[in-house]
Amino acid sequence: MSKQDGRSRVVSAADADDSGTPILHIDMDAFFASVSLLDRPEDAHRPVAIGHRTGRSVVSTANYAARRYGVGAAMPMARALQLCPSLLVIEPDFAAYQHYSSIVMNIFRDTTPLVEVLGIDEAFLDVSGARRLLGSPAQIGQQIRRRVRDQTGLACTVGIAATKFVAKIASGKGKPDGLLVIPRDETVQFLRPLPIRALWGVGAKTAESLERIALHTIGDVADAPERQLVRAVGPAAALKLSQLSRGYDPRRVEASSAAEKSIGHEVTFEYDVTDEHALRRELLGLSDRVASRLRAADLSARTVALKVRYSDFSTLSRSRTLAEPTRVARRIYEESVELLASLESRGRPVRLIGVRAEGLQAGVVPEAALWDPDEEWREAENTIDTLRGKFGTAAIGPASLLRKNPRVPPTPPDGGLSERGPAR
Ligand code: TTP
Ligand code: MG
Repeated sequence: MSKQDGRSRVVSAADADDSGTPILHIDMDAFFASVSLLDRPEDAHRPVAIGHRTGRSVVSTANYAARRYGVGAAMPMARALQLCPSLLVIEPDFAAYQHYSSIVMNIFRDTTPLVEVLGIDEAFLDVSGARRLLGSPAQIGQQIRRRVRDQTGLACTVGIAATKFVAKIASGKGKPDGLLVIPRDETVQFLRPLPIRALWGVGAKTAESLERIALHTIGDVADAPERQLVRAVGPAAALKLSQLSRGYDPRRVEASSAAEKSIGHEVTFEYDVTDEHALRRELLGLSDRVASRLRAADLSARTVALKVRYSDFSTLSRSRTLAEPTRVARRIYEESVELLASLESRGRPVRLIGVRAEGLQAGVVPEAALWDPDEEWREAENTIDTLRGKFGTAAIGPASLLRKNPRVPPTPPDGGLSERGPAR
């Protein structure tokens, strides 16, 4: 695992020079694990992994206590339990993660409109324009950390640099619960000793090509003759890598409300599923999660896509474009049920099923349409959002989407459905 376990954390001195460093990269610490621990503080010191205890599960993330045992994201849960037998495994709660993500993103947007969301728990901010009102980049970074802590109880790390690339590396080095400024003048010096893998866009294949010609660090790449780089990775990549290695990164922070091109969730079953009802139940939970993420990001989707992988690993995808864009779980669910029927594969054992919203656009549409097929459902789901905000996501499960009157939370809580492992 290349992920930090916190032992080599670096943070900035209070007087670090942040005059030429308007770019912030902010990333939540052990995000899923930290959110899941909010309502069980007595377990916060224990090694914790998010995932399922069962056979095919992998770790979504681990808290820093677990990382010290070598446990990390994408590791099979069985392996994680071998490394750390006392590991506390907590089932994921995606609606909660989405809920906290939107609070945090709103704190960022309060600071500057120039927020580029990279994922559920990270974003770039360009604070050039906020300096006069809010202070220097490092002061702004500390304010954001404090606000995130006060409003959510969660910790994040802020990397501050002249460019996106360097800010992102800085936040990684500052983890957990830190802030690291790389002064503009120290950028190259900071980059040189880092491994080539830290360069943006260098994956396993490119790394291999570079290592073959004995380039191991970013400094090696910066010093390499252009012709040698071009021969190793081709002209386009050579130019990009040579620029990055010298601290030059022309990319701006691009605020876009539809930064995510699609939003999807899928589930791999513990046992292959043939029962149509079980598949539908799963589709309902997945549609609920997709829709609540759409609403949290203030997006609507024009297209709904379904993916089904069968027990023999053959995979089918089908999508359908709607008459009007939606952010309503019930609509997404209905469409995905029809897509499932269109596969004409009833009775065939299913290993994985997924729902994805595509063709995203900002806001609720159609504001002025003549016909709004989702009106009632939309109102009901807005109520669900409000209730979940108040009572927590576990209080209202997706089954309540099918009720006539979702204002009454179902009892027992959770409505008996979640994305948890096997469809029972
Ligand atoms: P990350 O920010 O990569 O990880 P993290 O927040 O858990 O830890 P760190 O302190 O190192 O930033 O990812 C954010 C969340 O995305 C993470 O909490 C869980 C989820 N995730 C997965 O579900 N699977 C994965 O393989 C990874 C990398 C992340
Ligand atoms: Mg994170």
